[in-house]
Amino acid sequence: MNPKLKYTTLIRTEAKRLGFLSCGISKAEFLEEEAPRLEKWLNQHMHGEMSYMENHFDKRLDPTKLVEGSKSVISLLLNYFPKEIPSDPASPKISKYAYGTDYHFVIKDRLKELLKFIHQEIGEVHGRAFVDSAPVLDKVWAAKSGLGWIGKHSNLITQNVGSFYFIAELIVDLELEYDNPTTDHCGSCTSCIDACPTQAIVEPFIVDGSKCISYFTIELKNEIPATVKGYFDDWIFGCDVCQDVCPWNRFSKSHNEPLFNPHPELLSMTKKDWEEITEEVFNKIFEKSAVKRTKFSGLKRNIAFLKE
Ligand code: B12
Ligand code: SF4
Ligand code: SF4
Repeated sequence: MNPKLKYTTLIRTEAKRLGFLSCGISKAEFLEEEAPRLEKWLNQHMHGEMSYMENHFDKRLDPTKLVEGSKSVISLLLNYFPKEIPSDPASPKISKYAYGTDYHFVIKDRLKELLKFIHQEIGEVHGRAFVDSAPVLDKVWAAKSGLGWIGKHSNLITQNVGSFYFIAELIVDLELEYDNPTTDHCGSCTSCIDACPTQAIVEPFIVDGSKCISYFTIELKNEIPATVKGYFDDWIFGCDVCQDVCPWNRFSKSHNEPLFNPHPELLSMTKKDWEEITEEVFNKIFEKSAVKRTKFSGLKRNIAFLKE
């Protein structure tokens, strides 16, 4: 077997064993088509106060500038679709991705294991692990590697498992066999655009980040503008509306990652429990969750914002 194929097969098999949903590989190169799109998005200030999006423009578009000598981008998906959602339909909502342990920790550990495996089985390979926070266009790489297509809500979707998964990557200086993109299956559907409570999907494939509930409830440090009062549809941390209405998410399958299971009390919290939440309860329920990012004061701000 040619070594490229052998290494590719080894990496894919190990990624599966580590619990990743799928693994796709692309040549590390400049993303020519994305450059004007990212530039336009930034020029239109669609990143709002997420100033980190303005940094490292060149590196964000070219992994060889981010990881010197890199040859391949190995994209990986990790499912977070939960078995159960909170039982009180009147209670404020948090996004499914934040129910359990913060995915940054869970995925980073898994990526390190995959990199260790590469070192053991293949040898001296220089590589770095990325999940979410680095200047990498996660969705674009995953789509390029055939793991799914970018839907009109701008998230990555697959026909067999929908879109409720995280994307991460290893960028390595090892040549591998590369995958091809898949086809787009949004067709004439516009459900996500129509359902978005704040009309943040300003045109197909383009989300104005500064209008998204996820931005207001997680990223925005200051006061939430009064202009969006009444439009939050009870979301207090993130928002799943554009994914919940997507017909492809009928095919979501629940994850089997114990670390993503919620604290049992989260599932039974009522509207009253949320309104009366104390810092002690917050620390207990969200001990390791991404919700900690807003801090107690941020979550209280978001809960208060729902009230008239
Ligand atoms: C900044 C950010 C946000 C911002 C801005 C959202 C956005 N769409 O950019 C905010 C805070 C709003 C946000 C919200 C959410 N996010 Co977010 N976010 C990111 C982050 C850090 C960067 C994304 C980015 O580069 N945006 C810049 C803009 C320019 O990129 P873009 O939206 O992809 O835009 C592209 C399209 O416009 C496209 N385009 C333009 N024209 C055309 C035409 C065609 C035909 C096509 C195909 C494409 C296309 O080109 C642009 C550049 O490639 C990534 C992690 C990462 N490092 O990639 C996570 C990430 C995208 N987020 C993620 C998630 C889960 C969410 C939420 C679902 C969380 C939640 N439940 O609240 C929401 C979903 C909102 C939505 N509909 O996008 C996941 C997505 C997983 C997936 N299945 O796709 C990521 C990949 C994190 C991760 N590692 O798993 N997020
Ligand atoms: S996450 Fe919510 S607010 Fe953001 S684009 Fe999707 S539906 Fe709109
Ligand atoms: S809701 Fe429809 S348009 Fe939006 S991403 Fe899903 S299939 Fe595509």
